Amino acid sequence: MIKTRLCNLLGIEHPIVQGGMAWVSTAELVVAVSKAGALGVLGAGNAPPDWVETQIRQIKARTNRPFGVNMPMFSAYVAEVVDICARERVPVVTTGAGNPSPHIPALKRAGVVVMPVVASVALAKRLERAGADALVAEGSESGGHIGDVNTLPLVPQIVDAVQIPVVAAGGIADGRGLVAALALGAVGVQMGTRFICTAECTVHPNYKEMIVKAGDRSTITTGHSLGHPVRALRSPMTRRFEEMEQKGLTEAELIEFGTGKLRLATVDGNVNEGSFMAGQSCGLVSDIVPAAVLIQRIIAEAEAILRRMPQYVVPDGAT
Ligand code: TUI
Repeated sequence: MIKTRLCNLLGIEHPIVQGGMAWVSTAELVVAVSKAGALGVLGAGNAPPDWVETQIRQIKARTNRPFGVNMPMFSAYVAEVVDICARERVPVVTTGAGNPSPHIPALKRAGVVVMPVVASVALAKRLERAGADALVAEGSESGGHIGDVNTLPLVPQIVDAVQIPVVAAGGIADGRGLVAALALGAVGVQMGTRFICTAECTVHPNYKEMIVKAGDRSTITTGHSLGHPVRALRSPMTRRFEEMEQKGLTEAELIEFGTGKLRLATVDGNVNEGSFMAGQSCGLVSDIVPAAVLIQRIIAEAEAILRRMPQYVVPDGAT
C-alpha cells in the first residue's frame, strides 16, 4: 500500500485521481474508479445542469465511496453546477481552465473539498489564499486545454510555493510516474488519458484504439493563436485546424470550426472530424483494462520501484 496525505484528505485508499474529462468521464467510469479505491471524477464540461445532477445521483446510487465533479471555468453553467455540487454535498470538486476563486466559499460552506487544477505558480498561490484544500499541478504534457510549463519543473515549484497538498498531472500513466510524482513532492497523481483506456470508460471504441496505437509523438497542440492551446491526438481534424490557424482565420471562425468536435470523437468515434484530446502519456498506454486492474497494477509497480530505490544509496567511498 502507498499512503499519503491525499488519502486522508479525500478518504481514498490509493493516491490516484482520475482526471475529469468532458464527454469522457461519465458516471460509469467514476463509479468504477471510486469503487477501486481511487477518486473517480465526473467531467461536467459544458453540460447542462440537469445532466450533471442526474449523473451525480447515479454515482451516489451506485457507490458510497468519495468521488469528484470537475468543472471547467468557461462552462456557461458554472454557477448552477456549483449550486448542485453544494446541494448534493459532492465530496470533491476540481476545476480547470480558469480561476475558480469566486466559487470556493460556497463550496467550502457545503463541506466540499476543493482541489483546483492549475498550470502556474501564480494561480497556485492565489488559490491557496482563496481557501483551496489541495491543488492539481498540471504540466503541459496533459491532454485537452493546457498551460505552458512541463510537469517536471512545474510540480516542485508549486510544491515549494504552497503549504497545501499538491497532486501531479501531465505525462503520467503508470507506477513509474507515480513514484516520480512522489519524488517531486506531490502527494499523488491525476491521470486522464490512461483512464480513457479502461473497460468502463464509455467513449467510442475508436478513441481507445487510437490511444493504444499512439506513440511518443502522436499528439499535437493547436489553438495557440486563440491563447488556449489544446493537446489532442494528431488527426485529420488537427491538421485542418493547424492549416486554418496558419492561414490566419479569425477567432470566431476557428471557434466555430472547433465547436462540437470533442463530441464527434467521444460519442461517434469519427476519426476524420473528431478532436481526440489526449496527453503525451498516450505512448505509454498499450491496453484496455478494467479500472480496478489498472489501479492495482499502478500501485504494484510503484511499490516495486520504491522497494528497489534504497539500493541507489550507498555508503560514501563504496565502488
Ligand atoms: O481544464 C483543463 N483541461 C481541459 S478543460 C477542457 S474542455 C474543452 N473543450 C473543448 C475545447 C477546449 C477545452 C479540456 N481540457 N485542465 C486544467 C487546466 N487549467 N490546464 C490549464 C489550466 C489553466 C489555464 C489558464 C488554468 C487557469 C488559467 O488561467 C487562470 C487565470 O488566471 O484566469
